[in-house]
Amino acid sequence: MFVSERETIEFLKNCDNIYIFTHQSPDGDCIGTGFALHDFFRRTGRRSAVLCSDKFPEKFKFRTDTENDSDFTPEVFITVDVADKKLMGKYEEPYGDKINLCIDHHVSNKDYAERTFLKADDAAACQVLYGLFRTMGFELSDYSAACLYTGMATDTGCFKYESTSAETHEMIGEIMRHHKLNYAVINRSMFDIKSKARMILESKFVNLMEEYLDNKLVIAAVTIDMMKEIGIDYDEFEGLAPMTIQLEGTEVGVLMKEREPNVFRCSFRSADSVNVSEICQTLGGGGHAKAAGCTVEGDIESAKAQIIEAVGKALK
Ligand SMILES: [Mn+2]
Repeated sequence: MFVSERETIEFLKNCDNIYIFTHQSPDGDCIGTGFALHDFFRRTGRRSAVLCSDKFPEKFKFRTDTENDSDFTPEVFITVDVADKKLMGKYEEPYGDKINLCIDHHVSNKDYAERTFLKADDAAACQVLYGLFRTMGFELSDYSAACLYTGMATDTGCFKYESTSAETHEMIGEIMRHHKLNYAVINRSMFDIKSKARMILESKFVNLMEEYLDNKLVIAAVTIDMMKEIGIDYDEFEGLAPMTIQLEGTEVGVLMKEREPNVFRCSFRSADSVNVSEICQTLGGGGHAKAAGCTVEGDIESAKAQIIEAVGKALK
């Protein structure tokens, strides 16, 4: 059930022994929200832990490398930035039906939790959480300020996507005014620094991009075998999806990663006017108008064919 800010704050103030779940393939936003919330609970005398179905990528270590012990009996379950309980991965089965509160900003949120606090106009779940803290009058630590900054920066592509609002900038301004924040260091590590393997991957990634539908659709599909051949892990593809719409003339870009044999996790990006959330919903997924995802089953050719068909319909 969708709940008000007041009810959400009431709940956050009174719960204890909390498991906080992020979505699988964790990004800066779910990590930032999860650990800022964890910090809030710790600093208000409660016990919590952040859990994720996948391991946290190395580049977020400066957020995740904190006391995060889940060795207690949980009583309360919260998801952050998780639009659908399916995205909890291995935690869906034991906890998916027990979520007491979901804090999210995805318009496609499935309302699977007992309470859902959704702000679909917010650029990031971190922005939603910052708004809650601000209403509560909770004073952020420099650590959680950095967590929230990281999520807002990464979900907006460093404040360049359309989801970035005046309010996003105002909140960032407040955070910068009141906290010691190495934002240049954060942004360099989030957006600029790459391993040599990553640079090689990006150059190979360009060769994986194929054009369809009069060059309006670009697909980059990677199978498990190809990942082995290139020598790159599944979770190292994070952040590559936007490259699919860099090609001139492209309207929709799709990164397809084979998660397990014949199961492709697909990340969609829209260059401008096509709503990829609607396309992904026709394929059982969802997300935002300009960035969405779904899972498609089949061998690489039939998985691609399903995507080409769905995008073709949307472009008509
Ligand atoms: Mn997000």
